[in-house]
Amino acid sequence: MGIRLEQITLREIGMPLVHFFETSFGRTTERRIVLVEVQSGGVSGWGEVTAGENPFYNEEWTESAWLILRDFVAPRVLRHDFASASDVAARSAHIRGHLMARGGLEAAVWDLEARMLGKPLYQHIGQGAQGAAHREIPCGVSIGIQDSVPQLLQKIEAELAAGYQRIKMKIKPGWDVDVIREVRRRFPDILLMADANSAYTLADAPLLQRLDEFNLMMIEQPLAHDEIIDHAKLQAQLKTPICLDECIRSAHQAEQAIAMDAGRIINIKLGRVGGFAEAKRVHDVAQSAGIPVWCGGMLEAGIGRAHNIALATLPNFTLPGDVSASKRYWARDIIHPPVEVTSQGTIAVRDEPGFGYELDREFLDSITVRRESVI
Ligand code: OSB
Ligand code: MG
Repeated sequence: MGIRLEQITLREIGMPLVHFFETSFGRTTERRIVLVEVQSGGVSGWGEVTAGENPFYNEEWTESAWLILRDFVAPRVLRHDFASASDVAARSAHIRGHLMARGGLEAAVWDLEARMLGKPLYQHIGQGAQGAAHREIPCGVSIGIQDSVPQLLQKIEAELAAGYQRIKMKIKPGWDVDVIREVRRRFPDILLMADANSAYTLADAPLLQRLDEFNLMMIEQPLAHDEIIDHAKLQAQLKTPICLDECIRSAHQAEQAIAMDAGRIINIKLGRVGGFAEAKRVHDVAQSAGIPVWCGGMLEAGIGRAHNIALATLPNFTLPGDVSASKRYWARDIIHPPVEVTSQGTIAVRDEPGFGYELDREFLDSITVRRESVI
């Protein structure tokens, strides 16, 4: 079919979270999100950049994403003839890093292509050898660091009552072993895991070994954001499987990490690996090696959430992920209907063309703080 982009519009929206979200690297109360609209032949595709407000999860943030897209990515992809969306990422591969910015645009082109074909996005990304396996996505929740243990226990209880299948809690030095012990005492049998967002070093191996007694499904990214070798050294000392997040930015790194047993589970985030084409490759590499994956989240608004749902339909997404209901984050989401979760803790995949939800344009315009088109 071929795709030639005629216009790219960047839009920054401001959205307060219904509850602060705290990780080992900081607390977020309000999101600043860059949306990307790509246009071709009267059809629009939409993507969401998953960078945070500060360069603390990785090197990217709202402002860097805007500039990278406007000044470096847009000029490369406008009026270029792409055979398909799967070729878009390579066109900005000369840019070092900034995968979330590049991935936001790449995902928009996949959405555009799906709409041009009149297909739902999940079918479009899954049309290869394997195709979509899941019409319902198993969901977990990620619960940030709270001000007190009772507050955490209360949150966990509410999420379990809502049906969520597994609980992920954020940890950091000083909010780890003792807190997890309390959670396990109160909820002995739930599927539980912990995410450290790179808050420890190998010198903390004795402390991390103490987590083995709590029967965690996994511990996510305990060590440095760019470190694979130390994770292999740590995994050799732990019974609990390590799940890699920050340090997997490509299928090649996934292959290397798996080969050295640096982790036994991979969290795939669309933005972190630069879009759908690479996310699919990470998925395939893990699947061939017998490593299960799940879909991570970055506090996305509705477009990013919908893209995550499409990604999580691929067959090796066998574990409950971090994609959850819109209302956990937003008083009002930018899509209609908002993402909803069943009492079984699943999200039903929708069959509308593209990412599957309607944009609430009136609301979107009301929260847009800047907009710029590149032609
Ligand atoms: O490490 O998975 C993470 C949020 C912001 C930055 C990093 C992470 C997270 C989450 C939230 O855990 C997942 C979600 O969107 O619900
Ligand atoms: Mg994580």
